[in-house]
Amino acid sequence: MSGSSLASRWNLDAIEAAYRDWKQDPDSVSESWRHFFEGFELGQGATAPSDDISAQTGVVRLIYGYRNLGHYLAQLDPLSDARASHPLLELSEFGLTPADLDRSFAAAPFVGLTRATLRELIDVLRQTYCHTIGVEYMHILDTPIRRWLQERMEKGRNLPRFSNEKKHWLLNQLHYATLFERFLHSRFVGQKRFSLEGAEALIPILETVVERAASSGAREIILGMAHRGRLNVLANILRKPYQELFAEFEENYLPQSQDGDGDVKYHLGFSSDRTTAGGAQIHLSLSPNPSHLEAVDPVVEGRCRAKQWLFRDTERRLGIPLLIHGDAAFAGQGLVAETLNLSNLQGYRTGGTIHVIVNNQIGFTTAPADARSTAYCTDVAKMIQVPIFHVNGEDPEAAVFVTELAVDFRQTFNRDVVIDMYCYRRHGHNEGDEPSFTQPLMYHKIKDRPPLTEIYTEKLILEGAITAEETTAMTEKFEGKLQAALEEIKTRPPEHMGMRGFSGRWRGLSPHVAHVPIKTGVALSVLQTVSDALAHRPESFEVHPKIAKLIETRKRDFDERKPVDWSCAELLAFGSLVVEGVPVRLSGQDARRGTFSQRHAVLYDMDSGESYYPLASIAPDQAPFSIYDSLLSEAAVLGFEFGFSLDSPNSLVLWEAQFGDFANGAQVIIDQFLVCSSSKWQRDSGLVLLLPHGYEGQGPEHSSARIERFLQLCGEDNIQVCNPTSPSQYFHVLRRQMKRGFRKPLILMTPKSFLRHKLVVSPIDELTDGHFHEVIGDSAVDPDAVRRVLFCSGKVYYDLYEKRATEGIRDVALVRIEQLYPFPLDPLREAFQRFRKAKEWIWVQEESLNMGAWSYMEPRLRTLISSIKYVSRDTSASPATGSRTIHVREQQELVEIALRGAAPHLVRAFPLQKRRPEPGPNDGRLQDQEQAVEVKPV
Ligand SMILES: Cc1ncc(C[n+]2csc(CCOP(=O)(O)OP(=O)(O)O)c2C)c(N)n1
Ligand SMILES: [Mg+2]
Repeated sequence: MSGSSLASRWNLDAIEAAYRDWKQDPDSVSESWRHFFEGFELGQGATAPSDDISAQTGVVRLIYGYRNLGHYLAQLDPLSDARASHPLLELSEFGLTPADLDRSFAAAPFVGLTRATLRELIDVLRQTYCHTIGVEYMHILDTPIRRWLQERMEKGRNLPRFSNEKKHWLLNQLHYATLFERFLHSRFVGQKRFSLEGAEALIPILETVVERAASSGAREIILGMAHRGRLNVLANILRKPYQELFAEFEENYLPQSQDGDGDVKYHLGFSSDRTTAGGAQIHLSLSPNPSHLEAVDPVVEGRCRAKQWLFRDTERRLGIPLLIHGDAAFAGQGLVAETLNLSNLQGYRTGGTIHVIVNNQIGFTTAPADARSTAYCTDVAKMIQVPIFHVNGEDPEAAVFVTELAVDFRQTFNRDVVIDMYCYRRHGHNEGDEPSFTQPLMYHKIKDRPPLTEIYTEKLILEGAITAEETTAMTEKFEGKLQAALEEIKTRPPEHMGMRGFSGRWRGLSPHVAHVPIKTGVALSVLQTVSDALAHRPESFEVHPKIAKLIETRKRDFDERKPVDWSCAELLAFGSLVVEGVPVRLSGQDARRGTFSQRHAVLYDMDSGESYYPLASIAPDQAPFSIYDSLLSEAAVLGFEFGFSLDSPNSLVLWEAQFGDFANGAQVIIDQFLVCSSSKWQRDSGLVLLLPHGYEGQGPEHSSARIERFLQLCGEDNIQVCNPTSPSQYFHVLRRQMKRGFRKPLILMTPKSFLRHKLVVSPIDELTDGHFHEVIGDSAVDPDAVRRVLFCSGKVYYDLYEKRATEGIRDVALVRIEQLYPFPLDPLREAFQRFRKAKEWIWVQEESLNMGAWSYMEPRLRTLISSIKYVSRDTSASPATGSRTIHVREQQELVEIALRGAAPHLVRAFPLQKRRPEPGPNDGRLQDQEQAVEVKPV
């Protein structure tokens, strides 16, 4: 039994019983008891009346009490006094009295102290656990980790003992932080900068992370942070040239090398290479981020993971994620919990994130009491069993001290660690805000609070560590630098403005979309190799009989050159890419098997449960194939994969939603990163979203991937939205993603029921030859006989196709739009030409009129044909009916009307009686049915 668990189960009766046993026969008790009693007797001169045992036991419990709860008494808040006492830390709680204070006890569990009076012991406990550092770590169940922390904290009583040189360094850091803000304040009056003032210790904390991480072998730190102090961090940690920062503040600032719309200065990213004071090289990269607090967290994790993967950093010590949070955001945003939840998962771990909370005890105007239901803003982090260091940001030495400990902890245990730096916000939320409207008392205190630099300078002068002249010289030197930089930009604006995209791994790729089709067929021999590998498994590896049969059938079908289905085409696409040296990474809920039991990319042995990845075992020189079942999150996982794609442009990275509509749980990532990171930050991504979509009577939530929302987000060739209807189209669009000279996110509507639809198969020669078709015209009809052309996208095509076949209809053509965005203008023009004799042109969608692609397609199709009409489900609040019967009825009507009825037409099984009529999007503009079709030149 370990000492700590022993004590946590302490029970007086048990101790006494064990003590009696030990007295009779020392070997009759466990080793830890034996050590304890030996030490105890030593201390007691071999006399142990039972009240002494009781007092000694109390002393041990007291040590554990302080380890556990000491943080409640720590002096953490610069604005108020610490709690004087805590009921659970009163002497009486441990069966002790003031009369015991001067008695000597064995202090054994406390590291580095064998005997002490109770008074002395309480002193060291308070120094260690209740001074300006409060630490929570006793929730960590792993004994070696607790021991390690105790060793580090108790031996030196958590007291920094810094050399004069280090104190000078620290003061300098604080000067940088303070003077930078003051300079901005005085030179760019009234401009928003989200000042760091009140939280200046953040700069030495971050600088310590950089130094310490670099000296422990790290080569890269990827940072994510919000607005607070970001400019300060850019200048003083990332060393973004002051000239560039100042230029962004200038009235007439125009970013010079910017494509797209850019972003405000306190969201921009930056990266730089630094040589640390210790002489090590380290790359720092601050991720650009949107206003949405904490949204950048998983993105940073994904970026870091990609780098670790590319550098084969299997120990995850070379690259470290560093996330800086606000107190209100850390407690409030669910994404924080989701991101913490990534930290120990095989597919997502990054070897430990260093979290720093700038805990200014306010969020905009909201006080902690309104911002959280927890004692600390960091409580959510306890779920992953990592230490949480609360530190008073007005004790910069303590802040640096815990940071060193935190970095060492991360590098030793590869776990997350949290530094909660208590501080305050000197001004309002931004510089234009008046904080005393809402926090009069707090701001009264803050007004009287001297800046940290002053407090620390005075302390060092009093200690004799520095002279007043030396500090003045420090200040003047730094101010001189800032002034010189400002003067420089007045005469010569800096050359490299904005983010520098398309370098490093992105070199050779273009920011611009090219629309020319690209050949993506694969030699039959390669497909055969992949197919063989899919059927292979280690000897005596017994898969489930149904899976064995599926594999066997798939192989036989391929060998006999039968058409392939959707899942097979997908596996062949992945397999061909990895064989060609393109890594593939797919994650999503239940992605390994596939939600619809369609993929089986991982096989499991029925006896041992062991797994086997056929696509990772095709050839020795192939690229990696990784597939992960994700945690049950959308936002964090999509953010992570987006981040991964940013740093690995030459890998195919895919995220699969369980059902397409769940993507809305990641809407922040879609809206703020996926569709606009290129425009805001010149950062492209080739991420693929697989979103099961299609109306099959499964109810409101399992029908629609909300294609309309993605289409609404399209602009400036930012993303690709495709809805492929055949396995070969899916195969080619996946491969195309990696074969073109640019990377843009690909939003793919993917099937459910037609994973097993008899018509949804492709002959193998469609995989060996050709490319992705943005539009598929109808080769089955005689164009001259066609009177009606139906445009559609996705699954409804098969419903129309089957009905047309059974009815023997020959005058209706079906044109499939396989790529909705970028809009396939040329191929559509060709389709119009082909069917120019037709009389009716109708868009058919199974989605409701206010959903689906119609409102996106209408104005675009209208540029080609002004008389375009629609057939669709009626406008509705929810995407689909909950009744399968109603669904079937609606679907039948939709298909019948589309093929034979009059358009425009809205389908609704049970029209709502009292609804106010709504004008359809093209009511009032409808062409006369008889009017001749007019094909407009574009
Ligand atoms: C998701 C989200 N909700 C709301 C906001 C608006 N907002 C910006 S800063 C802020 C307060 C943040 O407080 P805190 O996290 O403590 O950081 P601080 O500004 O105090 O440093 C709020 C509500 C936002 N940016 N993002
Ligand atoms: Mg705050």
